[in-house]
Amino acid sequence: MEQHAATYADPTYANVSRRPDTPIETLAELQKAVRQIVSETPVIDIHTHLYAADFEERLLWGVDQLLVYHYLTAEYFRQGELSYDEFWALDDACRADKVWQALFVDRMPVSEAASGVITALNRLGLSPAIYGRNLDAYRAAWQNKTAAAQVNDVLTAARVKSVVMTNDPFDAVERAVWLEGSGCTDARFQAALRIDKLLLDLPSAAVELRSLGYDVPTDDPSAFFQEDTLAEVRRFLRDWCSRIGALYIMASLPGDIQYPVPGNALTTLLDEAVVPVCRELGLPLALMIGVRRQVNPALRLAGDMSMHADLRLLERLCLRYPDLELLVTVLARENQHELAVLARKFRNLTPFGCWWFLHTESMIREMTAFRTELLGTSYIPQHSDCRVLEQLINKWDHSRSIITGVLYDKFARLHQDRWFVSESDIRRDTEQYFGGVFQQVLSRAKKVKG
Ligand code: FIX
Ligand code: ZN
Repeated sequence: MEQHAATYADPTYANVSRRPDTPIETLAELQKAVRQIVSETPVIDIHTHLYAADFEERLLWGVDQLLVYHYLTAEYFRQGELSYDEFWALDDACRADKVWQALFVDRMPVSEAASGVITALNRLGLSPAIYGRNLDAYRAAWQNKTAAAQVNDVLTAARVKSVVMTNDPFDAVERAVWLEGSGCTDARFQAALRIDKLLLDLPSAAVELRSLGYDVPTDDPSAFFQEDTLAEVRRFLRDWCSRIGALYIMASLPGDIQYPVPGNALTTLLDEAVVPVCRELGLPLALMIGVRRQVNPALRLAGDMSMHADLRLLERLCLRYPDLELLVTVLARENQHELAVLARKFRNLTPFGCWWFLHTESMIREMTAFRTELLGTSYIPQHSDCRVLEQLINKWDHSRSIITGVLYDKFARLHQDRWFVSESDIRRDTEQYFGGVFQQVLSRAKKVKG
C-alpha cells in the first residue's frame, strides 16, 4: 500500500525491473500484465456436466463428442441436410461427420460453439493450418489417448484447478457409480447434488426415493407433506450430500416459479427439506433459473429454451433465510441487470456465470462489464457448463480474454485517475474471480452449520 502512496513520477520506479507490488507505469504495461495474469491464474469451474474418469462412459471427451455437443446439433438442424429422424438414427461418429461438413466445411464456423471447437483443436496442438479440414486427421490425434491422460492435459491447458460436476442421484447410471463403485477418486472433480426431479417432478421422485429405501408415499401426494415423510426427504438429501461430498445442493428452475406459495409442493420442499439440510450441513443452495425445457423435443437435449424469470423468488428466499448462501445464475438476458441489482441488496446472494445462451462473446462482455460496475469483485464471472472435457479449453480461453478486456478498462480508468495498479492487485482480484469468491461463499455457508 505504501508503494501506492509514493509519487508515481518518482524516478525510483523508472527503469527498474518491477516488483509485483509496485505500481505499473504505463497503460501498455498494464494491459500486458492484466492479459498475462488473467490468462495464467488457475480457476475453479463451479458448474459443469463433466465427470472424473472414474465415471467411465459418463465422461465425454474427444473430437466427435465436441461436434455432437447439443449447442452444435441445434445449429446443425438450421443448416444441415438431414431431418431429425435421419440425424438421430446415426451413431455419434456419423453425426459428427454431418456436423463437421455442414458447420465447418460448407461454411465458416463463426458461431460461438463452432469457433470454440477450432480454439480447442488449435490449443491442443492440432493446428488447422497443418491438419486442414479433414475430420479424420483430427480423430487420429485422439486414437492413442486415455481418458485419464486427457483429463490431465486438458486441465493443464485450460488452467482449471478443479471442476464441480453435476451429480444427479435420480440418474440410475450415475447412482450406480456412487453406490457400487468407488465413487469419485479424483480430487480435482468435486460434487454438487442436483435435485431438479425432487423439486419439479415429485411423483416420479417419490417412486425413486421409495425404491432407494426412503419411506415416502407414492400414491397420495397430500401425504407427502406430513412431517415423517419430510424427515425421510431430509434423510435422503443428507445421505446423498455426504456420500458424494457435495459442495452445494442445486436445481434448475423455470422462470415462472413463485415462492412462497402456501401448500405448494415446491415451497414446502424448499422450506421443510432443502433449506434445513443446507443449513444443517453448511452448504449453499445453487439455483439456475429461467429454463423452459423441451420447447422442441425433436432436438432432444438441444430442445430447451430460455425464459424471463420472476426474481421475487430470490428476493423472498434471501429475506426469509439471510444465513442461506445462494449461488444464482439466470438464463434470460433481460434478467441479468435485475439479478446484479438484487445482489446489491442481499449479501447472501452471489451471481455466477454467463449461462448457456449467454455464454457468447458479446453477452459475456456485456454482463461482465455491468456486473463489475455494480458488484466490484464480489461475484463469480464465469462457469463453463462444459459437457465435453476439451471444451474447458475454449470456453475458458474465450472467457479469460473477455474478462481481461473488462478488467483492463476498469484498471485503466483508475490508473488515469492516478490510483495506480500493481501486479499484486491484479493477481489478488483475478484470484477472487477465479475461485476466491466461491470459497468465501462455501465458508460463510459452513459457519451456519450446527
Ligand atoms: O440445467 C443445466 O445445468 C443446463 O446447464 C443444462 O441442462 C444445459 O443442457 C446445458 O448444458 C447448458 O449449457
Ligand atoms: Zn448446466
